[in-house]
Amino acid sequence: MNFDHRSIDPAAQEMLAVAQDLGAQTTWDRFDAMQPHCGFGELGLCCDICYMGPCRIDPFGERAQVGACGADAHLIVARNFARAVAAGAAAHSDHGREVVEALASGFAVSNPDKLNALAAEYGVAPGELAARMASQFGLQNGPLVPALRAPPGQRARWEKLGITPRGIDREVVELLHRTHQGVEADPLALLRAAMRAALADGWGGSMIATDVQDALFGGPQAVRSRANLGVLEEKQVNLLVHGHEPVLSEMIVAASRDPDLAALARQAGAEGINVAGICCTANEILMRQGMPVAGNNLHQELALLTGAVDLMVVDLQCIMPALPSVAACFHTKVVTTSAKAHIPGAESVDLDPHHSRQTAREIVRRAVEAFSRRDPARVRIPRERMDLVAGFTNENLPQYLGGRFRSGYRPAIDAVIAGRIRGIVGVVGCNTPRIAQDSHHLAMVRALIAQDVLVVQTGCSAIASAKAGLLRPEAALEFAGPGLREVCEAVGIPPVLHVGSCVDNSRILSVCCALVAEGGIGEDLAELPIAAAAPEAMSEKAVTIGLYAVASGIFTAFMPPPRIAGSSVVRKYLEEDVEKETGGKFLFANHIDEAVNGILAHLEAKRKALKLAPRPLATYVPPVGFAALGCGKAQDRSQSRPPEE
Ligand code: NFS
Repeated sequence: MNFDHRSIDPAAQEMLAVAQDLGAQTTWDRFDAMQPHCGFGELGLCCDICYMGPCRIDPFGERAQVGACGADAHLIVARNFARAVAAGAAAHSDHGREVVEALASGFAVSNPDKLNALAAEYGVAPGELAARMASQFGLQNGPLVPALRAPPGQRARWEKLGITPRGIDREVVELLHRTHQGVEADPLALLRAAMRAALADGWGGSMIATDVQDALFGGPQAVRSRANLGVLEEKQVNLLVHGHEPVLSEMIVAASRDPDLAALARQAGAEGINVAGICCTANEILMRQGMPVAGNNLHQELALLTGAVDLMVVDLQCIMPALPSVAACFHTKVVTTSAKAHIPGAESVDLDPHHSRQTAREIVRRAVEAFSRRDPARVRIPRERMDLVAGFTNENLPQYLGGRFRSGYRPAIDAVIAGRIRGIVGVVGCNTPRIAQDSHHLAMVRALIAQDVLVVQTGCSAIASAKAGLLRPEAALEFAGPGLREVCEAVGIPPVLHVGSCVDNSRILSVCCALVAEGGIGEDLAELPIAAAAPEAMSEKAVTIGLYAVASGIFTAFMPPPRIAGSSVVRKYLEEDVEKETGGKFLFANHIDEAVNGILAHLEAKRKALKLAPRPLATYVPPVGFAALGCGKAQDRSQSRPPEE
């Protein structure tokens, strides 16, 4: 079978063939078994929030136009969308809460400067910071402290609209309350409430998570590493960390370097202990420790199919419940560690932040034990592994962008004004079996850098670029337009900057704030020549991120579209009318070219409004080879049934 329609990554294709040989089921098989998707559900027109239903609205206008309570298509779509936003905000923000609790529990702080700076910002002594941060979650009134970082113009828009974010718990609870049967019946009021909850994530829960993690584990610096399944080592114990919170994974990295555990591994016949990551945990330990990345979201099962993973330890979010059944084809152990996320078929270890080092050592020991049961004859590790540079943040970018002599954002702003950089775009988000893995990320990132757009990335999108070599400084020579190439060459950075995990999208907001503060390319986030994109979105967190970007004044291309097509009112508000209120808006594109062209046109419009030099589009020639797959052969499965195989 040809797997081009499932993934454009050759390593993924190799493992999909292994899955087929073994008869092992992957997410793509389960996705195909779901076809055809429920048409009402796809349009957002199915309502199951009360027990008079489930109700569904006939999109052709022939049968029911309202649910049993009288809710019409627009209200049903808005309620479903708002509930997704509440769940996404809750997930990110609960992650933030857990790292605040780790700080409160006395976890060692490796970056006291960051801790002191945060304490000063929150107006408390360093010892009181954790309690003050924890209070942000339940803050009943008044703005969140980190939301005060937003430029005055943006905050004024929020005030006028009544969406200045309060405590995170309050916003999520209020949004869920208003979506309950028989409460908020105005779809637009619901969408504004959803923006408020999303802002409490972006400028609250996520921002707090990033801040505390940088205080606890250190602020990242530029670091070299490698990505893709080829980072697995045939002769070493392979321990994969997967999920989101770095509290345990940082400890596992440290434990894997303990001499007694290394000796244990040697006794078991291994040459060492190799810790690598999947999803955002990968990004966390990459950014701070330079640990290798085994893959993004759709690699989680494929990594197990190599037969070379001895143990996969997971915490929460984006973890497929199917992992133990894939692991059961081999000797691989799956271990869960969160009291909030148990998986039948996996072993469970309680993570107590007071004893996380001992827990980490126990997990490494179990990985070594599992290694001794590995069958070398069944190991098949794809060769693909790619060099990368990661570790950029809003705090260290002035130094990297400005070079040794002009540290600050001024050189980057000058490059934007002169047109060497057309604009700055954050490309973020997941993988989904609806779209050939990585095809949209790579097509978009390559097209943008070829047009002199500086790209910043997080999450699984950053990992897609890493695997394809776009995070190497050399990528500027190979793929970037002449202006961006000149900038990258002058200071030695890649044209695509990896700024972390998905909660670290807060770093992108902070970069935008710094650009406004520096002056010269807009006095509000909405005036900057910037945009955001989630080209292979899958999770509710991605919907929330997209919405807080829009609420923060940022043009955001989002694919596949969330389930809003059933309401012309919701779609028009999110794609058009919201711009008058927040300065940002969505583009729900059906084709990747539409998303890229929409972003480029938006950047050009912003440049024109700022009276910056116009930048005619260069002719974009997609590169050949593996690279060409990213722009050519890959299919968009979001709108159609998969081809018969
Ligand atoms: Ni983000 Fe990170 Fe990946 Fe999507 Fe999941 S790992 S928090 S949600 S799938 S980018």
